Amino acid sequence: MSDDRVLVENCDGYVVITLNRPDKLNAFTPIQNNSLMEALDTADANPDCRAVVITGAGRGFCAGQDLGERDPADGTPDLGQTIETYFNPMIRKLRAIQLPVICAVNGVAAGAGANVALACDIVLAARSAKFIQAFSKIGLVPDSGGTWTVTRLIGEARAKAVMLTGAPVTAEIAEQWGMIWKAVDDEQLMDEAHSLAGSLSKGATVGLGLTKMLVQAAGTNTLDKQLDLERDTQREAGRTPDYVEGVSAFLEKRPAVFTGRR
Ligand code: LHQ
Repeated sequence: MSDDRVLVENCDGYVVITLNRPDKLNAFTPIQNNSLMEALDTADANPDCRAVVITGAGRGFCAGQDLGERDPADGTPDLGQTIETYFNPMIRKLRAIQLPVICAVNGVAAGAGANVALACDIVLAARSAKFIQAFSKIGLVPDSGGTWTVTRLIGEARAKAVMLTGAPVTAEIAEQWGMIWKAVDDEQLMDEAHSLAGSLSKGATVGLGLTKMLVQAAGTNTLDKQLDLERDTQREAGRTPDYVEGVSAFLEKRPAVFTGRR
């Protein structure tokens, strides 16, 4: 990665992508948006990469769009263009990538920063972290999929309250509400993230990717459509070498060694 605003660490079977503008709480600039996309594309294209962790450097995860990037006195901003160019492709990528994406929310996640985190597949958050739908405080609407994701995760009553008030949601409340997977002690966060990524990266990657797609499709499919999709994806999973290995290992009473290959 050429740009030091996003760091990429290659670990054994997975990558850790770190947003790295800690003095601005890792607020997104176009360069940082592009670098994050590039890092996700590279991970996706690498057959040896079987899980992704996203986190932030310093005391924050991400404070959303960098508000210093534009002149508020400019009377004709096209924020829709910014969203179309940077944020929507990123959310689509996080949902489409056929690898488990873990977000390790190390501190405050505000605005688009909160919704990028919540678009990831498994969200761990440090106990000191907070999720803030900060948009209402600056006259904007929630973006980066927040109205879709957060409403599905915590329901309309809570979603409307956090979005209209901009009230911070602590990691522990987020866990209680089912908005994230787990709140963990601050000093344990990265150990947990590495341990989870390490274990997922040794899983049956094709099956895990298909499972991610199935769960996502369930949000909008009818039961009938979902049953058909499960049939089709099970057919696909059943043709992977990892299925052969998984069943053989079970019968031979030994741990499975998955390759993640098709
Ligand atoms: C920041 C930011 C920031 C620049 C902290 N920008 N510097 C999409 C497309 C198009 C357009 C618009 O928007 C979007 C999506 C969005 O994300 S809109 C929402 C944008 N984000 C926000 O409104 C959050 C703004 N930040 C805050 O409310 C606070 O900073 C939070 C609650 C995140 C953290 O508060 P504190 O812990 O008290 O930290 P702080 O406010 O002192 O911030 C530390 C530094 O980070 C400070 O810089 P400085 O040079 O004074 O030390 C802040 O200016 C800077 N910073 N957020 N978004």
